[in-house]
Amino acid sequence: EVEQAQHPQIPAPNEETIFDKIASKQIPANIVYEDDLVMAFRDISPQAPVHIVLIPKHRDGLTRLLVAEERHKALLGHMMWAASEVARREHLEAGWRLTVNDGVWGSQSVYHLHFHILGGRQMGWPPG
Ligand code: DGP
Repeated sequence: EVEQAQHPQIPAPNEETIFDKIASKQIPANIVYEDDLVMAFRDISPQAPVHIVLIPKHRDGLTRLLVAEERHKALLGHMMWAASEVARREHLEAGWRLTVNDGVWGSQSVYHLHFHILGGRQMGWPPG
């Protein structure tokens, strides 16, 4: 809540986002992987030939990675594994990038934790 006071653009932990609607299939998405815990779908505004967003189906307070708690550790581990599964399915052996945009300075726009899976081109470093 302290951080919300500092950054009013960060929504409250119980505020629904577009990703809740995608997870519950109220809004369609091009889903590339799904299991009980997570869903991966193609980004609406792709920044690379392959650009997939991976979310936990239930946000469970995870508006952003910064607020992760001890109880989220298994889910976070599962998300990392699911990212590797998506990368295999998308044939990203040549290389790829896993990104979390966290908070205002991280350019996060949707406050439901998500990983960006980017591939299909040479990535640059440092990121912008
Ligand atoms: P971030 O800036 O890290 O919060 O990224 C949010 C990403 O979500 C951004 O790359 C665009 C994507 N996105 C936002 N709304 C939708 C949507 O309705 N459908 C899909 N497929 N992607 C979305």
